[in-house]
Amino acid sequence: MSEAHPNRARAIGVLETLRKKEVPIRFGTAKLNTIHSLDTFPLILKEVIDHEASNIRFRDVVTFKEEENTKPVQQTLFLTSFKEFQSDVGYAFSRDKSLYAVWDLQLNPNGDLAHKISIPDEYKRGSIFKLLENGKPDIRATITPAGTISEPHIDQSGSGTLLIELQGIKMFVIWPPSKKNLANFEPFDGSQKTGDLEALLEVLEKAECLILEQGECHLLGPGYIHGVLSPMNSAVAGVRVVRESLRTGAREVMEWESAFIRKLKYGTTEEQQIAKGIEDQQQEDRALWLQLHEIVVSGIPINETNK
Ligand SMILES: O=C(O)CCC(=O)C(=O)O
Repeated sequence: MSEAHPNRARAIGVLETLRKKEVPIRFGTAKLNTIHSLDTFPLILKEVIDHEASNIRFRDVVTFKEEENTKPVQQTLFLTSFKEFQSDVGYAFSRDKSLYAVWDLQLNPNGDLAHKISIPDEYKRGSIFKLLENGKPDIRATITPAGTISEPHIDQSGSGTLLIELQGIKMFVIWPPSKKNLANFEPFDGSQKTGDLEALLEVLEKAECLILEQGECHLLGPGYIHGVLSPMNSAVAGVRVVRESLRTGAREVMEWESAFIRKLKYGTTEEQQIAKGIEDQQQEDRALWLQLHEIVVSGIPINETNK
């Protein structure tokens, strides 16, 4: 019998809490137009990883093999194992539960996967997506083997994230950025420690459980706090987006975050660096809002500009 996944007890505990608290369940709202063509996913993962091979963060997640193997071998192992993992079996292969999870990888804008993701019209209309210099959407993917638990965090305060499930199923526990939630979340912001999910389930209000299956999308509003459970090998893409319906939320959460940044600036060197990172994100979000404004003023239909 295979060893139980180290997160098994945690995941069961979280599900039990969600049930006891009668947390409502919701599902993805639209199907990715091109979902049938995502069957070549293992190949596409290779593309993602090749693109990121020089990225320090990627090297960090595979350090367990660095002692023994060269980098190309590590990458092959990662890909092979992702393809073949089945639930608990995966754990036998890794030393630590999260070694194979890769967060927030930029997709190769000229690669197969980026081409295959055609965002459904209902999300395109009226939206400005964050683009790369070459004018293609900046799509990030998070790849997680079965049993991964991503602790609660906020993606960014000034824009939403269009989530697109690329493979498997993910269960997002999401909380709206109400004043009370943001105040209670503040001590956890940037922490992402094991156990934060359980702790925040006790202190935050109005949790919802969002289940995304392959090909489904959901627009996560600015500042939405979310933690994620992957019951199977899964991957989700995220694209930063602004649109009129997100404006009020973005403004409120950015105000909260700006006050938070001011406090961090008086903190340790690490906190000051975090503050700088958040400020850069805010700057990028402001640029998106400016773009939306300019387009509205120019009278060009927005979906003509952001394919
Ligand atoms: O898939 C995960 O485990 C985390 C994904 C996530 O939270 C995100 O993309 O912001």
